[in-house]
Amino acid sequence: MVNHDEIKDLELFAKKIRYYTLKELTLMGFGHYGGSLSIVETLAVLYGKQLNASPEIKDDLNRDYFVLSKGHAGPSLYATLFLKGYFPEEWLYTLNNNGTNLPSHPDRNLTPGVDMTTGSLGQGVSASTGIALGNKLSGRDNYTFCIVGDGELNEGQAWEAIQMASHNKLDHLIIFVDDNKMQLDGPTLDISNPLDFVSKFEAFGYHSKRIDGASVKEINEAVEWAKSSEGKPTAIILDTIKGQGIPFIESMSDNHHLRPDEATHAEIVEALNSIGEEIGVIS
Ligand SMILES: Cc1ncc(C[n+]2csc(CCOP(=O)(O)OP(=O)(O)O)c2C)c(N)n1
Ligand SMILES: [Mg+2]
Repeated sequence: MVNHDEIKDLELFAKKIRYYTLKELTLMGFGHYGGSLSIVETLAVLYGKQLNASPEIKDDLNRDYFVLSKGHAGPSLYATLFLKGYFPEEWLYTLNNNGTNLPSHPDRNLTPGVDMTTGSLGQGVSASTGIALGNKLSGRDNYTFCIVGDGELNEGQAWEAIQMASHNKLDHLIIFVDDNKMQLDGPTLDISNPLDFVSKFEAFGYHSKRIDGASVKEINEAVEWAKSSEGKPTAIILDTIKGQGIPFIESMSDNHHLRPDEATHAEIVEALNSIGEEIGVIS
């Protein structure tokens, strides 16, 4: 349980992550806005409270691990890592440029704080299962977190890993499904109906529940519940909105990858300025 002030702090952290995510994408001129924004609150809870990781302990094998399986949301992970002090702010504005340390999809060999290279959908779930298994076999009691997309779970590879984690009773593996109900080509329901994620994960031997993925309070409580559950991995299904937190982006019929025209750019700058004011940053 956390108190009211801690929730306020996590909400503020989420606003900061949203601000720098929008800023780096907007300076680049194009990118994965929708899926970067839908995981902001989850990143805030992880890096603001639940994930034992920071630049000071980056080489400590006992720290926690995080795999962003939906690697196209790299920009919001980078905003978070910058705010945690892994690298300077200037790096954010080299996003996806030639020679950058911040490619649009995360690369563990380029970016401090990135635990796994991702972008080929489905593979991050396998990687996080491997990390959690390795830690367990080494007798460590640290946690491995993974965020996977709802569309990404169309990939068969993910379900092989999900089954292996259950078989190995990886109760220190916590998987978030960013259920924003959209993927690249449209609604997940129309492309390949994923059925009910909670019952599916339960059938695979997981603890699972669905929560509001825009509520840092619910996300935090769900992680505490996951950490107290024993003998099985956990899958937390996040009810989210693609473009979460920026109403005019949320309302777009397709916000998966945007290259804003002049009018949209102006709206984004307006949103940026208003969050900037709230968090006390001048853009
Ligand atoms: C193996 C693979 N196939 C296709 C793609 C291209 N791709 C990138 S994002 C995406 C849609 C993913 O949908 P979802 O997991 O729901 O992500 P979100 O809605 O959070 O953006 C696709 C098909 C990819 N990166 N990897
Ligand atoms: Mg999706």
